[in-house]
Amino acid sequence: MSRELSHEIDELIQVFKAEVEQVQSQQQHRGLKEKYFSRRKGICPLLMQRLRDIPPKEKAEAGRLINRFKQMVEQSLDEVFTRLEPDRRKPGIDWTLPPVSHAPGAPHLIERTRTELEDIFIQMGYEVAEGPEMESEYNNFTALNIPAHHPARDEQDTFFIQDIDDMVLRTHTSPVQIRYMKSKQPPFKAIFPGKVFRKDEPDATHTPVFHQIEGLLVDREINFSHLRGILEAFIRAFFGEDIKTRFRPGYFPFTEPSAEIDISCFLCFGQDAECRICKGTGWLEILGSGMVHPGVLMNCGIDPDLFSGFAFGMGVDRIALLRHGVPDLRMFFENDLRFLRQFR
Ligand code: 2U9
Repeated sequence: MSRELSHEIDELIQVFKAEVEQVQSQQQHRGLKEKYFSRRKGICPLLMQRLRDIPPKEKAEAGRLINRFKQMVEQSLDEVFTRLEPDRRKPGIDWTLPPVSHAPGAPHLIERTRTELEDIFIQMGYEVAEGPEMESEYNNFTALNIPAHHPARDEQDTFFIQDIDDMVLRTHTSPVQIRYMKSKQPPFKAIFPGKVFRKDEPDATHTPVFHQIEGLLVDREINFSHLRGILEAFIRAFFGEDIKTRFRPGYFPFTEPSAEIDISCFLCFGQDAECRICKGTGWLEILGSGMVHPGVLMNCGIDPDLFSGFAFGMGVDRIALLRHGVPDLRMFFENDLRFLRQFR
């Protein structure tokens, strides 16, 4: 067995040497590295897997052969990479020259809206916490009570990471709350802004990348009236004192009970049957919310008999769109300066 393997590795060495000699660009280097080390299909990981089937007496020798091969490949690839890297110390660029001047920029409307929303919660004593955009399926779904066969987990709705099992682009910022709660004991209150990703076909009201702000407060004896008080205070601060609110029953797997929150239309106050933002209904849906499900608290090591909390979520892009009467969400991402300059 070992002899067969040793023969095979000799051949692999010849092939690799021929391949590595051909590498001329960082792209080719990446390709070769992938071929030998990609987690699922790389030659080295596959060789390591075969160790399992080798009889115990021959295992140590086989392991040594594979490791030596792996180290040789790794070292050669590193050497080639150093050779390809441009040498920043080379003469040619005078780093002491004054910078080229640029036209003054301004924060994008989505960025500005996010900051404005954040500031209201910061004034109420909330912390701002962020997390990674690539998440485990556990943090994005399982810990949030979203069961294995829930439609949100479908490949049609979620971007799965190729070659890394069980990793997704987060579909909401809720996994950041999971990380946050696991690392702390209550009381706490925080908001969680960030980019999220869903496999939606772009149209006037959907883009595959959008922005959310979610919030969470956990303490002893928190009930629905706290949720209502905080969110009404937030709505008054952001949309104005005379805006009315309407709470409707809703459903989310991670909150129970859950509520959708509408505000009265700030453009027509329900007076225009053809209003371009409320479509004549007089109401605009702007927030989802609810009491954090006890199972979700438990998943994060918080005792639901001692603590309770509320959570909420909103789409930053949707709020910016409603507030400024933008007709199509895609306009935020096209980067047409004639559009963007209106919001400086
Ligand atoms: C944990 C527990 C509870 C976050 C929540 C919503 C309701 C919600 C939507 C608003 C518009 C998403 O951007 S949107 O499409 N969000 O309606 N989000 S409650 O609840 C949580 C989150 C994390 C651990």
